[in-house]
Amino acid sequence: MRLAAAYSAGMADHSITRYLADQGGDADPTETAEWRDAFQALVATQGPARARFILDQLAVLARHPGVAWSPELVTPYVNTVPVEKQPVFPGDLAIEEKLASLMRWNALAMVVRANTAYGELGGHIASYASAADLFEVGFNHFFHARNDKQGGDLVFFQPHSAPGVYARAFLEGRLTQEDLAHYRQEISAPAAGARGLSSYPHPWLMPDFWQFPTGSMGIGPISSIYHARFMRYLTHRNLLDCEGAGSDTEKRIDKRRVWGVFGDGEMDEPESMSALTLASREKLDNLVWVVNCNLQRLDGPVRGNGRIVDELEKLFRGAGWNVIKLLWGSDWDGLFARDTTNALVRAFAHTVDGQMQTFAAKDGRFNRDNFFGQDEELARLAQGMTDEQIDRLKRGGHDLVKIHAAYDAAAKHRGQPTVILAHTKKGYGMGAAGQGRMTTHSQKKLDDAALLEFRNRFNLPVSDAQATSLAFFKPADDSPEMRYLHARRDALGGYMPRRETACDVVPVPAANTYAQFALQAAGKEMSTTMAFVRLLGTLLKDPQLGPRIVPIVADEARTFGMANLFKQVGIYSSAGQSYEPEDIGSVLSYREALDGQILEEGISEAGAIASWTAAATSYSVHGVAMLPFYIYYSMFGFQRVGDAIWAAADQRARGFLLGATSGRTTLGGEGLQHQDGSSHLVAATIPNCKAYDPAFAGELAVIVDHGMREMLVEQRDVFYYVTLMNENYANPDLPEEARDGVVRGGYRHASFGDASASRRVTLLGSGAILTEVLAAARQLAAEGMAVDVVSVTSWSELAREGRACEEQAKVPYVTQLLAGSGPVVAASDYVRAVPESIRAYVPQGRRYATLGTDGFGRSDTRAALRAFFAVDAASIAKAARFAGA
Ligand SMILES: Cc1ncc(C[n+]2csc(CCOP(=O)(O)OP(=O)(O)O)c2C)c(N)n1
Repeated sequence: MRLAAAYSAGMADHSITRYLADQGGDADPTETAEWRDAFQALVATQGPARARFILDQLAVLARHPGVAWSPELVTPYVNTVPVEKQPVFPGDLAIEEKLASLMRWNALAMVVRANTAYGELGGHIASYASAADLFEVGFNHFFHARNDKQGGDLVFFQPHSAPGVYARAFLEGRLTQEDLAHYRQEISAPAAGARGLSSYPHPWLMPDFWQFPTGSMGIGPISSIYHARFMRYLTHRNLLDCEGAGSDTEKRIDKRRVWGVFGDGEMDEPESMSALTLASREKLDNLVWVVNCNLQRLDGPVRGNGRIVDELEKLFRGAGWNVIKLLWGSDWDGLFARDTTNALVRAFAHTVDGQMQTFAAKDGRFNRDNFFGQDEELARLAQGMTDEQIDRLKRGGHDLVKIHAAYDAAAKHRGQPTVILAHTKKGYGMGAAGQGRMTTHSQKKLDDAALLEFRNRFNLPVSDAQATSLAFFKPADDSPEMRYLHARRDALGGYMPRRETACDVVPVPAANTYAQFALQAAGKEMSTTMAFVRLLGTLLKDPQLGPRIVPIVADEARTFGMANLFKQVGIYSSAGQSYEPEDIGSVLSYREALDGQILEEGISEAGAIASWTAAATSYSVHGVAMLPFYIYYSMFGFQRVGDAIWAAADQRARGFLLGATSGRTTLGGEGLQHQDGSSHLVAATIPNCKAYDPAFAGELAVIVDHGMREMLVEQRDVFYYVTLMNENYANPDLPEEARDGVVRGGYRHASFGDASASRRVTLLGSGAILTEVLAAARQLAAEGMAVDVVSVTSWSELAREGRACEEQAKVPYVTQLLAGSGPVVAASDYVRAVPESIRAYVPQGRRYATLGTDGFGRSDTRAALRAFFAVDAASIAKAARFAGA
């Protein structure tokens, strides 16, 4: 169907690119030309503002249902910043190009050397080859470092481009040649007097270097959004000014920003895209993403049969972002200027990414024949250009001037986050060995010919022998390039990435002052969730600690009985509260405020954990120690966002995760998807996570108190995972002498029966199942046994200490705790593997039986569920008898 006919039939495809591709479908070109001329005259005589106004008026008419027109979100495949709006490049182009070439070379040499020596080490060349210029313009002109005078920018680097960041740090004198030679060899490096360089950005492994772990795709993007939002939170709560002093435009350009360079393939991760609307809703103009659109991912094209740039443009624009397309380099400017009939844009509209990749992989001759050879108009444009010139036509993401123009526009943009869609070639400059090849992502080796070709391609000042022996190259300290490199970083505040650790000590009040209700509960009935909420409410009132607390919820505050905090400390809202809440008169009123303290993330566990990570690393990223408490349904933590928690651990997060409504039988009615029997198993695998499953309010208070001291006062890089239950039962006083055991993972809670009885048993239990253990103890005591009950507060801490003691040939704490005779029976509301984790440390000669909740959860009463999973008092007593008690 011709386009005009399609329009009249009301079936129009509004795509501009389609329109351009199908211009022949115009039923009345004369009439069309009149409309076009009229519009151009309007722009010329009245100016663009008036033209926009008229278009808005027409758009109102066009949206009439009978016409059913709406503007499409995709614009033609050209640069967003027009040539005439490009600022003058403020640097020395020749030197910057030379430096970029050196970075490329050293990065490549690092990966190829490692793999020549040890083929198993892996690494990537092609990704940084495509991203080098995007990084370099940032390093030379935009990425501010933190120092005494400024907070600095946060920069998220594409993980598999890490070699490029190391290559730069080498030229800056922050890493040595030996260090580069130990890329991905962290264990063997120290013996050679070098520091090993981690595969990807890992703060855990390089704690003075990397800030943000990005190696698991998707986590970097979402994390950058929540870091940007958290900076606003710090500003609005008057804890730290991240917006920059003064209100004049020039000053505000220097405000702190979050920059992220991500892959176009990475945008397919659900996490990458899931918080886009949060960023625009919050008007995060302190956030700039650069999506490196090299059109390829690992296996092949990101969108072989479509265009990823178009797709991302639509998505981001629809989500309310400012989109800047950075598609073509300066040498295309002349071609576009001569292209009066839009032949190029039409040709691009036909060219899907799979084809664009082929053009990237082939030489100038091929491109002349197959791209410019498509029609006469295109062929005419390429006339006068040599094949070599055609081959060297740059994509926008490889042109420093164009990149600078895009970054500059992004930095000046107000009121929206910006995404720069940067068109690049994967494996840029790797020639036949890799540029645009399907297999380029995993290319780790280059033969001599390819190395020499690369050397020539980038005019590197290395001899044949140096090139083929993969010698690292660093210009003399007093060379113009090196002076320039240092001067640029100096102007931007110093070198980066650099991770800081210095932060203030936040005093923690004595537990007796705020947790008496829990420590001396005197039999009061409450759930550990209630106890936690009460603790939190009191801590929030502490003049020094209170303001540093960040309560985080994912739409479940009411479930956990926290609604009173809405009124007490308010819900953070960058817009304040522009409506009168329905429940305004209530003490539980839903109060939103600019300086509100609670981060209410809505139903996004991925967002909430990203928020938690931003707060939990504020001590390092901002030098302001914050203490986040993120409380959620425990099943939707490690199981749902475990990878994000792993990344937070890598980032050395400090804070509390509260897995509420936990346990497979304690949350009776919710069934299979909600009942958590495994989070403690996963938590135990994270080295800096201390996981607790307290049974009583007093235990919880001791754990929270100890955690706060470890994190805020001793400043240790640990975080706490504490499970909370919604079962109400009587809470005993916690004896002073039990506190140490609570922290270590368990203590002798009670003894039953005749202490001199010959039939003996020790029962272990954690969390709500301790109540079943106590009931079983009474039954067994009534049968004439001597029963000891140990309250296990942390299986994983007991096991961890056990392992450490074994290595040092010491007797583990848990072994001492279980000294005695008769069998030991352990029960928990988690899978059996959790209590099994301490088996190796049970004293020799004592039989050890474990009860847990393996299998799918289901709905019923607590009693029915506990009987079903055999973790109720009767089953525990039975197991004790069976074990020989
Ligand atoms: C969650 C996750 N899945 C898969 C990978 C493996 N992986 C690493 S890089 C990569 C391809 C990345 O492609 P893209 O984002 O387009 O970046 P490019 O290297 O092309 O610049 C893949 C699949 C990963 N690191 N993380």
